[in-house]
Amino acid sequence: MKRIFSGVQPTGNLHLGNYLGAIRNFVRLQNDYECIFCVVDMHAITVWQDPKQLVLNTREVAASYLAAGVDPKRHIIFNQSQVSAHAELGWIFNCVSRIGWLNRMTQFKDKAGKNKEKVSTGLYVYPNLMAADILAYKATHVPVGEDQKQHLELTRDIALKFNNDFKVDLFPVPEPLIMGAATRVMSLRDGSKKMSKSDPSDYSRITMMDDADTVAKKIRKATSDPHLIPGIEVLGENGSLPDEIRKERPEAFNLLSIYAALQDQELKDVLGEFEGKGFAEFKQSLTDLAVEKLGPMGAEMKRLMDDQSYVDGILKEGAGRAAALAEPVMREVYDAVGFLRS
Ligand code: AQP
Repeated sequence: MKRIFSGVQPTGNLHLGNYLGAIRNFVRLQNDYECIFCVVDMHAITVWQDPKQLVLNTREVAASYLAAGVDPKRHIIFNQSQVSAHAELGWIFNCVSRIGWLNRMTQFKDKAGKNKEKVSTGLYVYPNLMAADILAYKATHVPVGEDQKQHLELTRDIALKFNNDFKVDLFPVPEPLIMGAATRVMSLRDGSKKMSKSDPSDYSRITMMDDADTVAKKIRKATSDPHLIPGIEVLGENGSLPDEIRKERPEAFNLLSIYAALQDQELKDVLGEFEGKGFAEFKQSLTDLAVEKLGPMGAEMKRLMDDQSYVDGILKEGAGRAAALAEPVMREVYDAVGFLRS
Protein backbone atom coordinates (compact mmCIF):
# COMPACT_ATOMS: atom_id res chain seq x y z
CA MET A 1 0.00 0.00 0.00
CA LYS A 2 1.30 3.46 -0.90
CA ARG A 3 0.67 6.02 1.81
CA ILE A 4 1.32 9.75 1.59
CA PHE A 5 1.85 12.24 4.39
CA SER A 6 2.09 15.95 3.73
CA GLY A 7 1.32 19.18 5.52
CA VAL A 8 1.15 22.94 5.37
CA GLN A 9 1.89 25.31 8.27
CA PRO A 10 -0.99 27.49 9.46
CA THR A 11 1.04 30.68 9.39
CA GLY A 12 -1.49 32.80 7.45
CA ASN A 13 -1.38 34.31 3.96
CA LEU A 14 -1.71 30.98 2.10
CA HIS A 15 -0.46 31.82 -1.36
CA LEU A 16 -0.22 30.70 -4.95
CA GLY A 17 3.10 28.93 -4.22
CA ASN A 18 1.46 26.84 -1.50
CA TYR A 19 -1.35 26.02 -3.91
CA LEU A 20 0.72 25.16 -6.99
CA GLY A 21 3.62 23.62 -5.06
CA ALA A 22 1.60 21.59 -2.57
CA ILE A 23 -2.19 21.76 -2.23
CA ARG A 24 -3.09 21.23 -5.90
CA ASN A 25 -0.87 18.15 -5.91
CA PHE A 26 -2.71 16.76 -2.89
CA VAL A 27 -5.89 16.70 -4.94
CA ARG A 28 -4.15 14.91 -7.80
CA LEU A 29 -2.58 12.28 -5.58
CA GLN A 30 -5.74 11.22 -3.83
CA ASN A 31 -6.75 8.75 -6.52
CA ASP A 32 -3.51 6.76 -6.35
CA TYR A 33 -2.53 6.92 -2.69
CA GLU A 34 -3.96 6.65 0.77
CA CYS A 35 -3.43 10.25 1.92
CA ILE A 36 -2.89 11.91 5.27
CA PHE A 37 -2.99 15.69 4.94
CA CYS A 38 -2.03 17.57 8.05
CA VAL A 39 -2.24 21.18 9.21
CA VAL A 40 1.11 21.33 10.97
CA ASP A 41 0.34 23.72 13.82
CA MET A 42 3.21 22.39 15.97
CA HIS A 43 5.65 23.38 13.23
CA ALA A 44 4.03 26.79 13.00
CA ILE A 45 4.89 27.69 16.61
CA THR A 46 8.63 27.29 15.96
CA VAL A 47 8.26 31.01 15.29
CA TRP A 48 5.89 33.18 17.33
CA GLN A 49 2.19 32.85 16.43
CA ASP A 50 -0.60 34.88 17.97
CA PRO A 51 -2.74 32.16 19.66
CA LYS A 52 -6.13 33.47 18.45
CA GLN A 53 -4.80 33.91 14.93
CA LEU A 54 -3.29 30.41 14.97
CA VAL A 55 -6.76 28.93 15.47
CA LEU A 56 -8.09 30.92 12.49
CA ASN A 57 -5.06 30.05 10.35
CA THR A 58 -5.52 26.36 11.17
CA ARG A 59 -9.07 26.54 9.83
CA GLU A 60 -7.78 28.47 6.80
CA VAL A 61 -5.41 25.65 5.80
CA ALA A 62 -8.06 22.98 6.40
CA ALA A 63 -10.50 25.03 4.30
CA SER A 64 -7.93 25.28 1.51
CA TYR A 65 -7.56 21.50 1.35
CA LEU A 66 -11.32 21.07 1.21
CA ALA A 67 -11.94 23.90 -1.27
CA ALA A 68 -9.20 22.61 -3.57
CA GLY A 69 -10.97 19.25 -3.67
CA VAL A 70 -9.45 16.87 -1.10
CA ASP A 71 -12.12 14.35 -0.12
CA PRO A 72 -12.24 14.08 3.69
CA LYS A 73 -14.25 10.87 3.56
CA ARG A 74 -11.62 8.96 1.61
CA HIS A 75 -8.58 10.67 3.13
CA ILE A 76 -7.51 12.09 6.46
CA ILE A 77 -7.40 15.84 7.16
CA PHE A 78 -6.41 16.87 10.69
CA ASN A 79 -4.23 19.23 12.68
CA GLN A 80 -0.98 17.89 14.10
CA SER A 81 -1.40 18.93 17.74
CA GLN A 82 -4.54 16.79 18.08
CA VAL A 83 -2.47 13.59 17.68
CA SER A 84 0.10 13.15 20.45
CA ALA A 85 2.18 10.61 18.47
CA HIS A 86 3.85 13.52 16.61
CA ALA A 87 5.31 15.02 19.79
CA GLU A 88 6.17 11.61 21.25
CA LEU A 89 8.01 10.32 18.18
CA GLY A 90 9.53 13.76 17.60
CA TRP A 91 11.23 13.52 21.00
CA ILE A 92 12.61 10.06 20.27
CA PHE A 93 13.95 11.34 16.94
CA ASN A 94 15.64 14.25 18.75
CA CYS A 95 17.66 11.48 20.35
CA VAL A 96 18.33 9.63 17.06
CA SER A 97 19.13 12.56 14.77
CA ARG A 98 22.63 14.11 14.98
CA ILE A 99 23.51 17.76 15.56
CA GLY A 100 25.83 17.59 12.55
CA TRP A 101 22.87 16.63 10.36
CA LEU A 102 20.75 19.53 11.59
CA ASN A 103 23.64 21.96 11.17
CA ARG A 104 23.55 21.29 7.44
CA MET A 105 19.87 22.27 7.01
CA THR A 106 19.81 25.29 4.74
CA GLN A 107 16.24 26.26 5.68
CA PHE A 108 17.30 26.75 9.31
CA LYS A 109 20.21 28.92 8.19
CA ASP A 110 17.85 30.97 5.98
CA LYS A 111 15.14 31.35 8.62
CA ALA A 112 17.49 32.01 11.55
CA GLY A 113 19.68 34.39 9.54
CA LYS A 114 22.19 36.24 11.69
CA ASN A 115 20.01 35.68 14.73
CA LYS A 116 20.92 32.05 15.52
CA GLU A 117 21.26 32.61 19.27
CA LYS A 118 17.77 34.10 19.54
CA VAL A 119 15.57 31.69 17.55
CA SER A 120 13.66 28.90 19.28
CA THR A 121 15.21 25.46 19.73
CA GLY A 122 12.02 24.19 18.05
CA LEU A 123 13.09 25.84 14.80
CA TYR A 124 16.39 23.97 14.98
CA VAL A 125 14.83 20.53 15.57
CA TYR A 126 11.93 21.17 13.17
CA PRO A 127 13.24 18.52 10.68
CA ASN A 128 13.14 15.86 13.43
CA LEU A 129 9.46 16.63 14.03
CA MET A 130 8.85 16.47 10.29
CA ALA A 131 10.43 12.99 10.29
CA ALA A 132 8.06 12.01 13.10
CA ASP A 133 5.05 13.34 11.14
CA ILE A 134 5.90 11.08 8.23
CA LEU A 135 7.16 7.99 10.02
CA ALA A 136 4.43 7.82 12.70
CA TYR A 137 2.23 6.62 9.83
CA LYS A 138 4.94 4.66 8.02
CA ALA A 139 4.22 6.87 5.02
CA THR A 140 5.95 5.58 1.89
CA HIS A 141 5.79 8.76 -0.21
CA VAL A 142 6.00 12.48 0.53
CA PRO A 143 5.09 15.16 -2.03
CA VAL A 144 7.64 17.92 -1.51
CA GLY A 145 8.60 21.17 -3.16
CA GLU A 146 12.26 21.72 -4.03
CA ASP A 147 12.70 23.57 -0.72
CA GLN A 148 11.73 20.52 1.36
CA LYS A 149 13.95 17.97 -0.40
CA GLN A 150 16.75 18.32 2.15
CA HIS A 151 14.38 17.76 5.08
CA LEU A 152 13.05 14.60 3.48
CA GLU A 153 16.62 13.35 3.05
CA LEU A 154 17.02 13.82 6.80
CA THR A 155 13.82 11.84 7.42
CA ARG A 156 15.29 9.02 5.35
CA ASP A 157 18.53 9.17 7.38
CA ILE A 158 16.57 9.08 10.64
CA ALA A 159 14.50 6.06 9.50
CA LEU A 160 17.65 4.17 8.52
CA LYS A 161 19.52 5.09 11.71
CA PHE A 162 16.59 4.13 13.93
CA ASN A 163 16.25 0.74 12.19
CA ASN A 164 19.97 0.22 12.44
CA ASP A 165 20.46 1.39 16.06
CA PHE A 166 17.59 -0.71 17.39
CA LYS A 167 18.14 -3.64 15.00
CA VAL A 168 14.58 -3.54 13.68
CA ASP A 169 12.96 -3.21 10.28
CA LEU A 170 10.36 -0.80 11.56
CA PHE A 171 10.36 2.29 9.38
CA PRO A 172 10.11 2.37 5.59
CA VAL A 173 12.47 4.84 3.88
CA PRO A 174 10.02 7.30 2.31
CA GLU A 175 10.37 8.46 -1.29
CA PRO A 176 9.97 12.08 -2.44
CA LEU A 177 7.35 12.91 -5.03
CA ILE A 178 8.47 16.07 -6.83
CA MET A 179 5.55 17.17 -8.90
CA GLY A 180 5.21 18.97 -12.25
CA ALA A 181 6.09 22.49 -13.33
CA ALA A 182 6.32 25.61 -11.15
CA THR A 183 7.19 23.71 -8.01
CA ARG A 184 8.97 26.90 -6.99
CA VAL A 185 6.91 30.05 -7.40
CA MET A 186 8.92 33.22 -6.86
CA SER A 187 7.98 36.55 -5.27
CA LEU A 188 6.12 38.94 -7.56
CA ARG A 189 8.46 41.73 -6.43
CA ASP A 190 11.83 39.96 -6.51
CA GLY A 191 12.39 36.97 -8.75
CA SER A 192 15.33 35.77 -6.66
CA LYS A 193 13.18 35.11 -3.56
CA LYS A 194 10.47 32.46 -3.28
CA MET A 195 6.88 33.58 -2.82
CA SER A 196 6.33 33.25 0.91
CA LYS A 197 3.74 33.75 3.64
CA SER A 198 6.14 35.76 5.77
CA ASP A 199 7.29 38.30 3.15
CA PRO A 200 6.35 41.69 4.64
CA SER A 201 5.06 42.91 1.27
CA ASP A 202 1.50 41.84 0.37
CA TYR A 203 2.39 42.64 -3.22
CA SER A 204 4.96 39.84 -3.25
CA ARG A 205 2.28 37.15 -3.28
CA ILE A 206 -1.17 36.30 -4.56
CA THR A 207 -3.10 34.67 -1.74
CA MET A 208 -5.66 31.92 -2.19
CA MET A 209 -8.40 34.23 -0.92
CA ASP A 210 -7.53 37.41 -2.87
CA ASP A 211 -10.53 38.80 -4.73
CA ALA A 212 -10.41 39.56 -8.46
CA ASP A 213 -9.51 43.26 -8.01
CA THR A 214 -6.66 42.43 -5.66
CA VAL A 215 -5.28 39.76 -8.00
CA ALA A 216 -5.44 42.25 -10.89
CA LYS A 217 -3.68 44.95 -8.87
CA LYS A 218 -0.91 42.60 -7.68
CA ILE A 219 -0.22 41.25 -11.16
CA ARG A 220 -0.24 44.77 -12.62
CA LYS A 221 2.34 45.87 -10.05
CA ALA A 222 4.41 42.67 -10.37
CA THR A 223 7.99 43.26 -11.46
CA SER A 224 8.59 42.23 -15.09
CA ASP A 225 10.92 43.74 -17.68
CA PRO A 226 10.73 45.95 -20.78
CA HIS A 227 11.67 43.16 -23.22
CA LEU A 228 9.25 41.18 -25.34
CA ILE A 229 8.35 37.58 -24.57
CA PRO A 230 10.82 35.30 -26.36
CA GLY A 231 10.03 32.25 -28.49
CA ILE A 232 10.74 28.62 -27.72
CA GLU A 233 14.30 28.87 -29.05
CA VAL A 234 15.40 30.05 -25.57
CA LEU A 235 14.52 26.64 -24.14
CA GLY A 236 16.97 23.76 -23.86
CA GLU A 237 16.63 20.56 -25.87
CA ASN A 238 14.32 18.92 -23.32
CA GLY A 239 12.04 21.99 -23.23
CA SER A 240 13.34 23.22 -19.87
CA LEU A 241 14.56 26.73 -19.24
CA PRO A 242 18.38 26.98 -18.97
CA ASP A 243 19.48 28.46 -15.63
CA GLU A 244 21.44 31.31 -17.24
CA ILE A 245 18.33 32.49 -19.14
CA ARG A 246 16.19 32.34 -15.97
CA LYS A 247 18.86 34.34 -14.11
CA GLU A 248 18.86 37.03 -16.78
CA ARG A 249 15.07 37.57 -16.57
CA PRO A 250 13.91 35.96 -13.29
CA GLU A 251 10.70 37.98 -12.89
CA ALA A 252 9.65 37.56 -16.51
CA PHE A 253 10.04 33.79 -16.40
CA ASN A 254 8.39 33.59 -13.00
CA LEU A 255 5.22 35.13 -14.45
CA LEU A 256 5.38 32.91 -17.52
CA SER A 257 5.90 29.81 -15.35
CA ILE A 258 2.96 30.75 -13.14
CA TYR A 259 0.79 31.01 -16.25
CA ALA A 260 2.01 27.58 -17.45
CA ALA A 261 1.31 25.99 -14.07
CA LEU A 262 -2.15 27.51 -13.70
CA GLN A 263 -3.07 26.46 -17.23
CA ASP A 264 -1.43 23.04 -16.78
CA GLN A 265 0.76 23.66 -19.80
CA GLU A 266 4.46 23.40 -20.60
CA LEU A 267 6.48 26.62 -20.71
CA LYS A 268 7.01 26.04 -24.44
CA ASP A 269 3.25 26.26 -25.04
CA VAL A 270 3.08 29.58 -23.21
CA LEU A 271 6.05 30.98 -25.15
CA GLY A 272 4.41 29.74 -28.35
CA GLU A 273 1.22 31.63 -27.50
CA PHE A 274 2.75 34.90 -26.31
CA GLU A 275 5.99 35.20 -28.35
CA GLY A 276 6.69 38.79 -29.37
CA LYS A 277 4.11 40.28 -26.98
CA GLY A 278 4.91 42.71 -24.18
CA PHE A 279 4.25 42.17 -20.49
CA ALA A 280 1.37 44.65 -20.28
CA GLU A 281 -0.67 42.42 -22.58
CA PHE A 282 0.55 39.18 -21.00
CA LYS A 283 -0.30 40.40 -17.51
CA GLN A 284 -3.93 40.90 -18.54
CA SER A 285 -4.13 37.27 -19.72
CA LEU A 286 -2.41 36.09 -16.53
CA THR A 287 -4.90 38.05 -14.42
CA ASP A 288 -7.87 36.52 -16.25
CA LEU A 289 -6.45 33.03 -15.81
CA ALA A 290 -5.57 33.50 -12.12
CA VAL A 291 -9.03 34.88 -11.34
CA GLU A 292 -10.70 32.01 -13.23
CA LYS A 293 -8.66 29.35 -11.38
CA LEU A 294 -8.44 30.88 -7.90
CA GLY A 295 -11.73 32.79 -7.66
CA PRO A 296 -14.15 29.88 -7.03
CA MET A 297 -11.70 28.22 -4.63
CA GLY A 298 -11.19 31.40 -2.63
CA ALA A 299 -14.97 31.89 -2.35
CA GLU A 300 -15.40 28.31 -1.13
CA MET A 301 -12.61 28.81 1.43
CA LYS A 302 -14.41 31.88 2.78
CA ARG A 303 -17.68 29.95 2.98
CA LEU A 304 -16.01 27.07 4.84
CA MET A 305 -14.24 29.39 7.26
CA ASP A 306 -17.63 30.80 8.23
CA ASP A 307 -18.83 27.23 8.90
CA GLN A 308 -16.53 26.74 11.87
CA SER A 309 -18.27 23.68 13.33
CA TYR A 310 -18.05 21.82 10.00
CA VAL A 311 -14.30 22.44 9.59
CA ASP A 312 -13.56 21.69 13.26
CA GLY A 313 -15.59 18.49 12.94
CA ILE A 314 -13.52 17.35 9.91
CA LEU A 315 -10.30 18.02 11.85
CA LYS A 316 -11.53 16.15 14.93
CA GLU A 317 -12.71 13.15 12.96
CA GLY A 318 -9.46 13.11 10.97
CA ALA A 319 -7.41 13.29 14.17
CA GLY A 320 -9.21 10.24 15.52
CA ARG A 321 -8.45 8.27 12.37
CA ALA A 322 -4.83 9.45 12.31
CA ALA A 323 -4.32 8.52 15.98
CA ALA A 324 -5.67 5.03 15.29
CA LEU A 325 -3.10 4.57 12.50
CA ALA A 326 -0.20 5.88 14.59
CA GLU A 327 -1.03 3.91 17.72
CA PRO A 328 0.31 0.47 16.64
CA VAL A 329 3.40 2.12 15.15
CA MET A 330 4.12 3.86 18.45
CA ARG A 331 3.69 0.56 20.30
CA GLU A 332 6.36 -0.98 18.04
CA VAL A 333 8.59 2.06 18.59
CA TYR A 334 8.30 1.88 22.40
CA ASP A 335 9.10 -1.84 22.33
CA ALA A 336 12.12 -1.22 20.12
CA VAL A 337 13.44 1.61 22.32
CA GLY A 338 12.78 -0.28 25.56
CA PHE A 339 10.12 1.95 27.09
CA LEU A 340 8.21 -0.05 29.68
CA ARG A 341 4.43 0.02 29.16
CA SER A 342 2.53 -1.17 32.25
N1 AQP B 1 7.01 29.68 -3.34
C1 AQP B 1 6.66 28.41 -3.32
N2 AQP B 1 6.58 27.72 -4.48
C2 AQP B 1 6.19 26.43 -4.47
N3 AQP B 1 5.86 25.74 -3.37
C3 AQP B 1 5.92 26.41 -2.20
N4 AQP B 1 5.65 26.03 -0.92
C4 AQP B 1 5.85 27.08 -0.10
N5 AQP B 1 6.26 28.14 -0.81
C5 AQP B 1 6.31 27.76 -2.11
C6 AQP B 1 5.20 24.71 -0.55
O1 AQP B 1 4.06 24.84 0.27
C7 AQP B 1 4.05 23.77 1.21
C8 AQP B 1 3.73 24.30 2.57
O2 AQP B 1 4.75 25.08 3.03
P1 AQP B 1 4.89 25.49 4.55
O3 AQP B 1 3.59 25.79 5.15
O4 AQP B 1 5.75 24.50 5.26
O5 AQP B 1 5.66 26.84 4.41
P2 AQP B 1 7.08 27.14 3.85
O6 AQP B 1 7.58 26.09 2.93
O7 AQP B 1 7.96 27.51 5.00
O8 AQP B 1 6.88 28.38 2.93
P3 AQP B 1 5.85 29.56 3.04
O9 AQP B 1 4.48 28.99 2.87
O10 AQP B 1 6.14 30.66 2.12
O11 AQP B 1 6.02 30.11 4.52
P4 AQP B 1 7.25 30.99 5.12
O12 AQP B 1 7.06 32.39 4.70
O13 AQP B 1 7.02 30.85 6.61
O14 AQP B 1 8.54 30.41 4.65
C9 AQP B 1 5.39 23.06 1.11
O15 AQP B 1 5.20 21.85 0.39
C10 AQP B 1 6.23 24.01 0.33
O16 AQP B 1 7.18 23.33 -0.48
